[in-house]
Amino acid sequence: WGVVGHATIATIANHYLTEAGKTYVSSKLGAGVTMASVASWADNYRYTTVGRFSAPYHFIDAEDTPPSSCSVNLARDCGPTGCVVSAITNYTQRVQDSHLSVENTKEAMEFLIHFIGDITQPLHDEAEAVGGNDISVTWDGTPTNLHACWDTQMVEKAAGGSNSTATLTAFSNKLIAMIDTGSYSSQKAGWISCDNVATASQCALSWAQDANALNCQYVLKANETGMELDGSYYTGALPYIDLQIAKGGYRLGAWINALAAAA
Ligand code: DCM
Ligand code: DCM
Ligand code: DCM
Ligand code: ZN
Ligand code: ZN
Repeated sequence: WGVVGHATIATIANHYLTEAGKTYVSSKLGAGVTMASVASWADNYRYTTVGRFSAPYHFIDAEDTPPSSCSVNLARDCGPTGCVVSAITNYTQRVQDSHLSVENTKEAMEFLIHFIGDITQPLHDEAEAVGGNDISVTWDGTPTNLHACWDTQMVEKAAGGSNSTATLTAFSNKLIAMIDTGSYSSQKAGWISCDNVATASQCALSWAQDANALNCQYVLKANETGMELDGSYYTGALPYIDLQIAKGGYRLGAWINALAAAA
């Protein structure tokens, strides 16, 4: 996801924190540092020389055959340099490691906030066409690619604008209402059915499989090469964008509450 997606996920997560969860976040990030403000740090870090090691942690290249067959297999798909599933496992352990420096602990928290977001983006759980980066499309006439539209253009349209306090508040409040009393209220328990921080790899794999399935259901179903996406493709994608951002936020909140409860 782009900046709006990650900041919305962090804002939703923050809404669902227990008192212990809030205290846990401040103890890791520092007093007064919001989750939304650090949610995209990992995307800047991966382009730096010292942060290059973390570039593979943003995705898992599932070597499946969408749209006919979708699957994620950790042994097959998480390479020797790591993937989003192993990264969530590693940083769930590191954020709980009392021997780490304050700075490394903060980094572990920032990585978790980011990767529990990225794993709900269907194309971050897909090898096909480098997660859709190699599928050329247009957005409102401008050449771009399928992955970028899912990360940014479609999310900004769903949110009603680019990154601003007003946009984040409106979009996160809309999704929180759907979680609390709307169409997600009956399914949200399933989103956090895996919530044991001691089995992080199992949970993260199930989250990757959940998002990857959408590549067969919708994301890669239409042979999108050359397509203008700001039209019926966007309209069909919108329910999935709302769902995946809401899910990421609700899960991240529950994961942090579980970390706080285990501390
Ligand atoms: N490191 C890592 N994975 C871990 C723990 C540490 O890759 N689970 C790396 C991060 C640093 C180095 O090892 O590059 C030393 O880390 P630290 O200073 O936290 O011991
Ligand atoms: N790091 C990590 N996991 C890794 C590699 C690095 O958490 N697999 C983090 C630990 C440090 C930072 O990257 O906070 C840089 O580590 P170092 O300076 O020891 O290489
Ligand atoms: N990406 C992905 N799968 C890959 C490679 C990249 O999901 N195999 C993601 C990471 C970024 C976007 O695609 O969100 C663009 O990556 P990059 O800047 O590395 O080209
Ligand atoms: Zn992306
Ligand atoms: Zn990312």
